[in-house]
This record gives sequence, C-alpha cells and structure tokens, in this order.
Amino acid sequence: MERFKIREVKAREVLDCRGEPTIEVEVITETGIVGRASVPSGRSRGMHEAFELRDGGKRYHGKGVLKAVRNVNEILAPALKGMDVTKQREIDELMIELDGTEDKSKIGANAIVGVSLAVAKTAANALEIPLYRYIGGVNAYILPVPVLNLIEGGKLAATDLDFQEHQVMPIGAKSFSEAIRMGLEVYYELGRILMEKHGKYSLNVGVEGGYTPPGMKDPREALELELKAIEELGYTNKFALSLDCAATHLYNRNTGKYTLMGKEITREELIDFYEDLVSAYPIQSLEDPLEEEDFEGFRELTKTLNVQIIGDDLFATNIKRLRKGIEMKAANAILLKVNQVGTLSEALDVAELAFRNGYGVQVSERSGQTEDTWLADLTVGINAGQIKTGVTRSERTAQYNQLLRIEEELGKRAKYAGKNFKQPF
Ligand code: 2PG
Ligand code: MG
Repeated sequence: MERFKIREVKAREVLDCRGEPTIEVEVITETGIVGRASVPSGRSRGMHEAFELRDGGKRYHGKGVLKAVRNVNEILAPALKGMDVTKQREIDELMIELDGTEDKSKIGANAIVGVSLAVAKTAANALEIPLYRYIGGVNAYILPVPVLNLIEGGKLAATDLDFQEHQVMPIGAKSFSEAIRMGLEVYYELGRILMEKHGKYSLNVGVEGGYTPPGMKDPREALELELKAIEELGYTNKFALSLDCAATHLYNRNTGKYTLMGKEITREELIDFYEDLVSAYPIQSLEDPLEEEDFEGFRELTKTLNVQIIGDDLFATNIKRLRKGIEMKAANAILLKVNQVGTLSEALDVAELAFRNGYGVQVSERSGQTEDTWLADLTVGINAGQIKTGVTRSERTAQYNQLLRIEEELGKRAKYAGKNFKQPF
C-alpha cells in the first residue's frame, strides 16, 4: 500500500543537549506520512557498545556526524526505498547486512539507529496509533518508576563524587503522575538542604539536571541528604534509593584496582563497601557496581546482595553478553540503551530475553540526550517498569511529560509499576 511504502529517507545533523552534533532522520512514505527520530549519545560509554561514527578533524572539534548523515542518504536511503515501513525487522536486518560488521562500524550505529527509530515512528503515524502502542500492541499498559538522578558525579558532572548517579525511586506512589510529583518535591527539598550545607553552587546542575554539590566526596553523604529530604516530606518508605556507580570508569586495568574517594581499593574492598551501603540505606538497585568485564564479581554481588544489580557497560545492550550473564547468573537486570546495539529490533530482542529469564529491564537515556520522546514510548511499549532519564532539563522532562500524556491516554488501563519495578506483571 502506498501509505506504508517508503518514498524517502533523509538525515541531517542536529544538536544533542550538550550542544554536540548528532543525527536526526526522517522517513517519508509515498502518501507523505513522516516520522522523525534523533539519536542520543553517551559519555560514560562501555567498551562493547556499537560504533558511533564521528567525522574527526576540526569541525565541531571532531564530533561532526556528516559522514553518518551521508551514509544514511547515500547507502541506506536507496536500499530502503519502496519497502513497507511496518516491516521493522526486515528493515533492521537489511541495514545490519548492508553494514556487515559486528559493531556497525562501516555505516555507523548512530546512522543505523536513527533510521531504525524513524521507521518505527513513521509506521506508528501511518497506522495512526501512538508509538508505545505500535511497539507494545494491546498489552502496553505499565507506567515506569522514574529513577531520578538527584546528585551527579563521575563523568557526568564537575563534582568530586566518584559514583555517577545518586538516585531516588518513588516506588510507593500510586501512579506515574504521583511518582513524578513526589520525586520533584524531593528534588526541591534536597536543593534547600544542599544550599544550607554546601552553599549556593550546589544548585548548579550536571548534564542530567541533578545537583552538583561542591566538596561532596562521599556517596554516603549524597544518600544521607537524599534520605533527609525524603523524610522531611514524610515520604519515608515511599522511596527507594539507588546508584549508578559506573565502576568501569573508576577501574584501572593496569593495577586491577578501583579508585574511590581518592584511595585505591581492591575489588573485594569495593564489594564490602557495597554490602555496608546496602545494609545502611534503603538501596534497592545498583547499576554497574563493578567494571565491565567482571562477570564473576557481578555474580558474587547478585548472590550476596538482595537488590537489583543492573548491567550497563557490562551488557552494553548486547544479546551475547546478556546470554553470558544469564548463564553465569551475573546481575539480575539490564540497562536498555537502543543506541548501544544500533537497531530497535535488536533492543527488543534483548529486553525479551531479559524478561524471560527473570531479569529486570531499565530503559535508559544517554547523557547526551535529545528532545525526542521515543524513549518514553519504548518504555511503556515493552512494559519495562523503570526508566532512567535524569531529573530536570527539557530533554529529560520531555520524557516525563510524554509519560504523563501516555498515562492520561491509558486512563484506567494504566498501571504504575511501583514496588514491582523489576518484574511489573
Ligand atoms: C549511564 C549513562 C546515562 P552515558 O552510564 O548509565 O546516564 O551515561 O549516556 O554517558 O553512557
Ligand atoms: Mg550507567
């Protein structure tokens, strides 16, 4: 049918929230239906992610994506012309074949994922249904727990904190809209507390809109103050705490040691530190507590700590790595980042495999996010139960706003994942 037949695929260079170039793709059908998607980009990246093609040279300090744009316009566009936009898997497989490399380094994973997501959005538009319903069909109904990064560290902010994200999860809310309200109230209250204790510069925000208190070094202080804000609002027991430790970036492969609060420590010492943290604070989730190759260590932590252990750099949304994790019982949840793997179909396979093996799925932004809200739709589409997309700044709140719209549209059918964020059924 002409309505679904691809007439044109075109890419352009636009900006992400850091002001760095990224790729945006439009897919247009014979009857003029358009879908547009833009691609986020990570900074604290894992070694096993698919390849992001950048131009190099002087322009935009080497970060331009004109080569990726050209690859869409000259390689992918002619190949996809005439195809049915609802044949997502066929299209994704064709792009994988045209690229021919394991890590999508010939055409660029950023080029391929831009087309993949734009294809899905165009198909949803052609069918006149919202994207979340196109992805999840009749059974897309679960609204996620927002995992809010209230205090930033690591590679995402100019603080002395080693861990990347000190998060709160409003698991005791009754709905998504209540959860986001409670989460933001805690954010304002925490701002007040931080300003008193660490001065006005605390209120400067990092790349995901979380606070950046100067002089704060100890992750326990971040957790402590978050807890204080929660308690002062009378929300004790309605929130869980969580961390993205992003430990790959604290690890020195030459010495085999981690650096935490200015001290070199062994993996065993770091594991002990986590055991203490989990017994002292109401922590329910730890992302990347160890470096990206330490499947054994992940297995040990998963066994000993009764919390969600998420593999981000560990799995890199890669099905082979997830399979290895499942076999070894390393981690019990995966961070799902579509651009880590490069097509929507592959990301959906990874999520399905995770769920079928009792793993949780947390859908995640990248620190270089865009205003495109496919992330929110994907989260509901797969009933993930949890989303991580920072806290403030418009490219973050855009996702929350889209989730508010979806919740309103689903009405009584909507179910907030709440305490069951890991297996929300
Ligand atoms: C992470 C992410 C997102 P980046 O480590 O989970 O917060 O960072 O997008 O820079 O990889
Ligand atoms: Mg991470």
